Amino acid sequence: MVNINIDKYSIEVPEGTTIMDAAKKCHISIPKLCYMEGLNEIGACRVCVVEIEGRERLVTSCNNVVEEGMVIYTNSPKVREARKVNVELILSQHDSNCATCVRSRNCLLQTISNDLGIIDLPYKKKLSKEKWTEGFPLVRDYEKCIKCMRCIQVCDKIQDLHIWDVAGTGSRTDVDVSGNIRIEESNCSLCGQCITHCPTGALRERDDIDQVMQALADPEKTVLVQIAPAVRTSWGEYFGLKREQATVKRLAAALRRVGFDYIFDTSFTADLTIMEEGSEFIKRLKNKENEKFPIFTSCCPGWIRFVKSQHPDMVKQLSTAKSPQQMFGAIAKTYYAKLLNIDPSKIFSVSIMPCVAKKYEAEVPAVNSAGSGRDVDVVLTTREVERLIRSENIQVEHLPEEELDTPFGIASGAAVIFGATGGVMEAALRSAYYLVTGKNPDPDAFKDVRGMDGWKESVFNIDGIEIKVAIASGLGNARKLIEAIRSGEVEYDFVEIMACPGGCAGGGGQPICEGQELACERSEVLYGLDKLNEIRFSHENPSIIKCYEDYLGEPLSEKSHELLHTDKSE
Ligand code: HC0
Ligand code: SF4
Repeated sequence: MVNINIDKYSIEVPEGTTIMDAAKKCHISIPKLCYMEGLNEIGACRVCVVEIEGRERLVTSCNNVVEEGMVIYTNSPKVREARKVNVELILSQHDSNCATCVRSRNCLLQTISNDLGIIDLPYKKKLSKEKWTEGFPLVRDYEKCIKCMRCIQVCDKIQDLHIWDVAGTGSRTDVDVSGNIRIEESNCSLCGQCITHCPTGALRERDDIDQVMQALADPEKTVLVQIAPAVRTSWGEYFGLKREQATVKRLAAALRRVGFDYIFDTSFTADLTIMEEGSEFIKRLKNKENEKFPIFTSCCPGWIRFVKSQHPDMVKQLSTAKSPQQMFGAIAKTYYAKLLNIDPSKIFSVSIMPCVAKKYEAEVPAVNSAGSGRDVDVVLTTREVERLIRSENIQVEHLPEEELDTPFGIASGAAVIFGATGGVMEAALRSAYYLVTGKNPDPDAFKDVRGMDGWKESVFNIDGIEIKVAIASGLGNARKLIEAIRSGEVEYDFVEIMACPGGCAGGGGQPICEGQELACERSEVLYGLDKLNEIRFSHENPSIIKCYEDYLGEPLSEKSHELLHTDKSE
């Protein structure tokens, strides 16, 4: 143990403790900008500097450890002055048009500048490159990048994709796409984890709100919206609502006031995905000698982009089932247009997703099959929806809860857990059991697949058939899992992969809460909703049963194939 003194508190801490962690133990919070625990402890921003008695130079507290007898000042006049100058220098390279920045009010640089009382920019701004404003779903603004390296570290250490790198040297140092190529040409999965870990507005999603507003203002259009499972866990975070207040029904009320005609649930088509994907899996399992295993889930477009670029020979092992988002789009512009008796071209279909890659998915020609333009016209992230609701001056805390519309506002608990890592697998196993045995299992029989571990595996026995499953979230874990399959180290029948750590609950389009990884907490909301739902099985959703009776026939029917399946190699 080491005895030290911080801001007049004497404390004993284990050897090797950083000054920042030691301060935390005394409830002293040292400001920091580039720091991310365990990932980025490089002292690049020099905002976390502290003074040590007897030493001339200030030291960064995130990557210097305590020494016996050290007397530390975290906020002395010398520290405050240095911190201020360091932030002013960062601002000298930064586009400080906060009023028009997407991260205004949720920008760490803005908060720190305000907290330090910086009200003027004494150093001249030297801006280098053009803004990145092409139509790609991931947008980078070079003028807002502060070279903290967080995006590089998340992409390298968590996602193992290495899209970002340091370019140039000295004062020309920049963060850019590795290999000096455009982002569109890179193997970016569009998981959006670089966005959720950027402390400023240098990285963000393409903003598609205007297209939605135009459709809402068009009297010719019937505008419907689907809400993804994981959005109900997080949409209230920016509004300061408690999780129990920020329900999907309160979000439905807000969206109705924005002007949407019909409010539906992506979880409805998550049930449909289970019917199709579960039936496909059982069919392939029965034909095991002619099929290549494992079968992989196919609903995460970040994972699809990853597998296509990193392991193209495995694309054939993906389930042919489209994602719930795209199934919804296809059903909306066919079956629902029929129910409403309107021309499908008059339907404008919007989805709200915790995801950036879903914007890309909606544009892929192979998953657009309803025949009237795009099946999903616009994808908004959870963050865009927050901005949309704010722009309409809706006070969400005063709204009542309102029901979603029928028939696609009805979903099982199995569908809602899609938003958590392991949820798709658990939902599929619940219905696979029924398909094989004709009986329902205990709805919680497969709960072994829950939890935040990046790579989980289980074996289940369904009526004498042994099914080996695995689940990975985060692309670094996905890479490890695939390499183990290739080397023969492991063998599975069915594998679920989600690109974002923790699954969609931790998605790249979710609210950004500095320094907090909320996937686990958000997933608990989904498991709570599943438990409360009277319908725990996809095959018992009455709207699904009716949709098959009235329109699709049965799972894997010709109509289902036409609308709900696709060859992922396209
Ligand atoms: Fe997900 Fe989905 S669970 S990928 O994370 O399957 O985005 O929430 O909407 O499509 O349902 C995202 C979340 C979805 C889809 C569903 C799946
Ligand atoms: Fe999108 Fe979910 Fe996949 Fe992340 S895990 S890329 S949020 S679908």
